Amino acid sequence: MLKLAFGLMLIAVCGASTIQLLRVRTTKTVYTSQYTIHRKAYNWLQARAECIRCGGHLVTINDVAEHFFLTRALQRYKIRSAWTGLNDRAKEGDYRWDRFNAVGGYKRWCKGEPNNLGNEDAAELFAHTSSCLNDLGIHHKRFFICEVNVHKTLSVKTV
Ligand SMILES: [Ca+2]
Ligand SMILES: [Ca+2]
Repeated sequence: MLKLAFGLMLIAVCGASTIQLLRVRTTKTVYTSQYTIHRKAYNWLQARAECIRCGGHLVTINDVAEHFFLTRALQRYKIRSAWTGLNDRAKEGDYRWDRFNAVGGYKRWCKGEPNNLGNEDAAELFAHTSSCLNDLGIHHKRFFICEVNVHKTLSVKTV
């Protein structure tokens, strides 16, 4: 009973001011990601901690489809920009996704970015028409996108 109450509380806390998104991709694998857009302005470290607390991580953008899926979601809710997991905190200019410290992914930088202006070490996703990434000082407060990889299976057999 206590456990159930705690579980419900956790959902309520992580669900407050968030938008839930579910995206299913079926290519070679069936791969489902769940996203939450948090409509609370946090600095990057706070946002990172909040995603982890809610069982996920700051979003990793793997490809162009995911980039625009997220852009459209931000636009739908009139959110100008949001933190992603992309950062170069460990080594200037070496941009990695927070989850697994992964290289690669899809980095659609805005024109002239990343410019590290005054030391900018994490990337926000701008949802304006050109839809792109900007490096920004991590102390700035932004809404943020968490991702939970819910499900991954081998390819669906087709006949
Ligand atoms: Ca930087
Ligand atoms: Ca910048």
